[in-house]
Amino acid sequence: MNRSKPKILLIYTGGTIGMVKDFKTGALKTFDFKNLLDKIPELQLLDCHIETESFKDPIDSSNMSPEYWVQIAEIIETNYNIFDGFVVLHGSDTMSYTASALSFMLEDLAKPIVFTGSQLPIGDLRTDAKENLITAVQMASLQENGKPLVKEVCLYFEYKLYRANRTTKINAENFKAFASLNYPELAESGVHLKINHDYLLKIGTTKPLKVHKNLDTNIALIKLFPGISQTFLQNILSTSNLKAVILETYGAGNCTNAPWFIKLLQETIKKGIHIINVTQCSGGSVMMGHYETSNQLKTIGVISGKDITTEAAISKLMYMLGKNVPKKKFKTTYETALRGEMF
Ligand code: ASN
Repeated sequence: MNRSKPKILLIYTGGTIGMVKDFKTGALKTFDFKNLLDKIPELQLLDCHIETESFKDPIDSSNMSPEYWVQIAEIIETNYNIFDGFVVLHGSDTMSYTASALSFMLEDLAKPIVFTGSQLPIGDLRTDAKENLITAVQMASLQENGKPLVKEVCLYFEYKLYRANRTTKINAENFKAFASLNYPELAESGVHLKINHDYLLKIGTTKPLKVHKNLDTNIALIKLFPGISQTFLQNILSTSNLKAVILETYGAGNCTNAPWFIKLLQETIKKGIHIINVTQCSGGSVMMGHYETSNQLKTIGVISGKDITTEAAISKLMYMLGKNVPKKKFKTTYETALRGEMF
């Protein structure tokens, strides 16, 4: 083995990239990872040394859960000092959730973790899997003075490398399945790989990697809609053990200012349940107080999710609750960028 070549660990969790059609039902199902590598001999031509590790039973990412996030984090933790970079093959449906979660779980990360997958299986003639996989490995292999260039959790899809916790799946049909509307891409693949150095996360520490595995799922996600009823909201907000709620509001963080609604939120906050305001828009930011319809939210102590994605908002919440961030510090900590997930 050539010692100077970067060592990359390819972690296969499942997803369309490694699926085949079931002859009887016509539905796509997961298959053995070893076949996946046979299908891409080009991987051996790359200027890096690749090893692989796979979930025992690969899954469609719609079956993802925090238990699997911990499994991925543990594979990275065990192999962290042996490899220079990691590529995680994952279904596209919940890739932004998993990759966002990993960004919070891996504190003081100093190596690249690149998530990728595909819209068509690797064996399909028109597949997007090969380009995604090959370039994701190249992105994870990038080095500067013998050290990894990228030191954060990213997502590579259809020629673009994004900060993972800024992404959202926007299309179930197009090869361009992801977007990062509130943060520019970290790199772009064309004739050359163009790296946007200024946008990469800079880490100021040389602390060892710390893996947080305690995630608290006692949360709720509520998307507002015109006509949302008091009974429905009351029922959700009285869920036993509920610790925090993400409220997907309109536009720049606006909601109805009907007295029953504001009163209900106020009572919920008084009970010690955190409420986070995240916009339903894919781009832009919450600006509480900008309109009259968000001013009261600010007054009653609703937390601003600023320009965070819902995917990142969820895992940031599970991570912070799991870490037992004290109630007094919760609002300021949530409103602070921990991994470049908000401005
Ligand atoms: N259902 C698949 C998954 O998320 C979709 C895909 O990978 N394109 O596992």
